[in-house]
Amino acid sequence: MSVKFQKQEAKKHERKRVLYDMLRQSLRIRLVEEALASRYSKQEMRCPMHLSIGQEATAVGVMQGLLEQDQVFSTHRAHAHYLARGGNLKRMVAEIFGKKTGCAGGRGGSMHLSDCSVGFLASTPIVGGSLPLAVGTALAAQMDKKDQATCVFFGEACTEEGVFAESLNFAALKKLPVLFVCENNLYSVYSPLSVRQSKSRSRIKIADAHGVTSRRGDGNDLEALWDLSVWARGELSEGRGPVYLDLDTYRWREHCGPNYDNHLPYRTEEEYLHWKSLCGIQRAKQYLRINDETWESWKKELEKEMHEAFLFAEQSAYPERDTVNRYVYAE
Ligand SMILES: Cc1ncc(C[n+]2csc(CCOP(=O)(O)OP(=O)(O)O)c2C)c(N)n1
Ligand SMILES: [Mg+2]
Repeated sequence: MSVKFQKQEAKKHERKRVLYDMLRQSLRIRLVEEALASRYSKQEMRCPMHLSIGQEATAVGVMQGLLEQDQVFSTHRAHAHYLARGGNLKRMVAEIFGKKTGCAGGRGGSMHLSDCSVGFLASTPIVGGSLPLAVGTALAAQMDKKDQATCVFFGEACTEEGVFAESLNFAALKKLPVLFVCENNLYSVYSPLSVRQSKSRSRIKIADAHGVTSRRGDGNDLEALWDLSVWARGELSEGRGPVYLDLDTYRWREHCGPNYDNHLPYRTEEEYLHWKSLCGIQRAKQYLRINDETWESWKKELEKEMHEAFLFAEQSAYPERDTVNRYVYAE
């Protein structure tokens, strides 16, 4: 066996190992959200909850290319981003339960996850609200001459707002290391793209026209997303300015809440089944030839971890009543 061949084999092996890990992470996110959904009606979680079931691959794939020192911002649909970034599961569940041990002290709930220890600065439910925060964070890093990128996730509806253009423009002007990640799941609540954006409107071209390098990607292909994010992070390191990714994906459940809503007339069962057949988790499972035994053992381990996280959340205390006004303004 030649040295070159051995090196190639080692590289392939290493790639597979990373993909295994990415698949396991995606499965973990799916199971966590399914567990949240199945317990939501118990009324222990009293905040609105937007699930990413069906969209896990975009979070895991993009995060794979980021570096430890990078900063991440998210939206109302934040669980997958938080977990894929290495956020603590117990603290996330406790946050959704409104408990003191939550990652935002129980004051934010599902839509305001935040954990500086893993570079997950904030998620905000104001559509478009995270964009200028990310651009400002990148500007600060540039002024401090830090090798730090900022990644911001948002839905395609955000690209209809003025703040999208302003953020792209400023980031391009200052050549800021921002990775803009648009998760295009075709809907804004009940409104399809067809009633919101002209058919001839191209988000990629809009980003390009602002001077932002842009690429479209398959949001259900873990391996391709990994390559895309490594490429994008490389661009940011080279100081070539921001990158925009537009990823095709689909949320399987209702916009807000634990249920399926395919009986509502805003989208069809056929469309849902089509996207379900493209599931990033199933595709990676087949590609990596994960057998049923391994799959079941992963599920068992993950279910144990989840059980412990829910127990932690249930047994944690609520924040003290007399601290309710704290953290509203800088102290
Ligand atoms: C500025 C603003 N307008 C409206 C809303 C209400 N709202 C919450 S989520 C949402 C849909 C956003 O769609 P998209 O950005 O595509 O993200 P998705 O929910 O599809 O992940 C809307 C309109 C809001 N939170 N903020
Ligand atoms: Mg959307």
